[in-house]
Amino acid sequence: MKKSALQKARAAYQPKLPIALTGPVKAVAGKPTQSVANQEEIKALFPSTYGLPEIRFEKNSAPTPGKPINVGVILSGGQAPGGHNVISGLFDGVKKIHRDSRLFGFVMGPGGLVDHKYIELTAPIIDEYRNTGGFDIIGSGRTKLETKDQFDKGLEILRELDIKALVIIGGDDSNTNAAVLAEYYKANNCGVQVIGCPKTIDGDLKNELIETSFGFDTATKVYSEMIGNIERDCNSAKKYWHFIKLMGRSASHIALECALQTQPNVCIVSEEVEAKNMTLQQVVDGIADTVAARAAEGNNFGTVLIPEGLIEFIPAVKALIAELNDLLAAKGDEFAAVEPDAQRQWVIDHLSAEHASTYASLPAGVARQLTLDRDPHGNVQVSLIETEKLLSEMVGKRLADMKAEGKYVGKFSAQHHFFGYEGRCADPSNFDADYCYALGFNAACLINAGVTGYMSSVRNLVKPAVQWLAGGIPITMMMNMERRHGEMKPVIQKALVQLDGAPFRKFAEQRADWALNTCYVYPGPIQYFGPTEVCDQPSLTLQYEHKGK
Ligand code: FBP
Repeated sequence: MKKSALQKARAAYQPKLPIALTGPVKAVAGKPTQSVANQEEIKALFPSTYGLPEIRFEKNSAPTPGKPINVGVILSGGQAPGGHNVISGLFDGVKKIHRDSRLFGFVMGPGGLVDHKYIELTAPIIDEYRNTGGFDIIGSGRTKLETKDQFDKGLEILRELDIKALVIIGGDDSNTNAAVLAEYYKANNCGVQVIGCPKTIDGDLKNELIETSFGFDTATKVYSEMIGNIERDCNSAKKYWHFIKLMGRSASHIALECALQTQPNVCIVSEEVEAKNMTLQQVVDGIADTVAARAAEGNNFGTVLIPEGLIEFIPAVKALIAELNDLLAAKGDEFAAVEPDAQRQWVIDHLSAEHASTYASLPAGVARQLTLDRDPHGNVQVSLIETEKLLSEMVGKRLADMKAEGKYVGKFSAQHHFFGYEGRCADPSNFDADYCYALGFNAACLINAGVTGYMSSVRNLVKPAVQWLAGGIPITMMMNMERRHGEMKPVIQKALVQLDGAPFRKFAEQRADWALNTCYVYPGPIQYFGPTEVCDQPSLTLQYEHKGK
């Protein structure tokens, strides 16, 4: 395969490890844990894996002889920069346990385990993928592992390959699956450990012990580079308003981080919209007011960042989606049998009066998207809703009204962008390259410690990598009960943007200035070689979150 000059140079990069993992390692167990909410229900659902202690790794004085072990690995869900380094760290970690250990990759996500599709990941394969972006080493998929049949089919291949531990690299939903699988295999004495690794560009899989999910750092740096480029273009031509939708599913962490890096004129934060109980029209009015204020100064240009999950956070739409989820879970077949042209009316007829009127008020494309297939985890596929176009159209209409009322003099011309896929497979930043390698290596240490139902945890991330702390946390600790597909299910609690958290407060302090004045910052592309302040800085979100600690 032909390689670029950067690929060749980057292949030689040796990711850094926390000091505790560099020699012989010993596991120290902390206090027993509890789930974040619904303790009794979660305990009843996870009798064998609930309440386990946190694990911390420390340097050991002498190596303990290890036995060869066969390990399986799965990449689950959306791509995130650094997945290949998790796998290479895991590979090096299992080889450190014993050089005859073997690593098998199940292909195209959790479905590979059920369908018995796998490859052995040998040293030459791993070496091809070190420090590269993408998940193409084994591919990824969104199959949800939830039925006994799937678990048993998986067990067949694990037994055939003599695999004693499975590592699932995924987001909140995939790690929920990891916990369910760990419980099943432990309760049935199957002799298979299950370990999770926190992946998602969305940045919403985090808590005190998982400071960030991998991929967020690189993806937001890629988007911020592009937003900076657009800001410079817009400040040069001074004739467009750019509406930029950013991935991130429900949470607005990506939009907020990019705003902190690039200082756009407007950034909508869905969590704030919900907290203030705002309507879509109020969000639109806010943007239109900024456009008008800038126009009054002769500035008919600007940038607006929009989190892709915005629609779901408008309280009226959120309540509508909840009722739609239940309706489609109960009567999905009936709905599917209705002629496409009549489906809108069918939905209106089957919703309560309050939600029927919200549904009827939505533009046809958005309304339709809310009724289309959920992903296998029950999520509305928000990346398919063109919120950036919806908002700019509504802002255009509002400005026309304001013009008629004499409240706006200016020109409004919009450009639209959606950044998501562009950042998910970028070569990992130095931060993600190190963090991912450490997560994978640490997962091997958790396997060696004999635990199951744990997530690999590497912390203290604003410090240099050697000072990072390594260990594991029971996945049940992160769980609560939520309604999915019309039923209450145990799931990992999503971490949304905290409005009293330092990153949002930092943004809120400055946004009035950014709105009116042109304060753009141009971060430029990710740098892999050069001074540490250019190459090794973690995200601003992480930096602000840790400043006060
Ligand atoms: P994960 O939660 O699986 O990491 O996926 C994140 C994400 O990139 C979201 O930001 C986005 O909404 C979604 O995946 C898009 O999914 P798909 O790749 O299936 O189009």
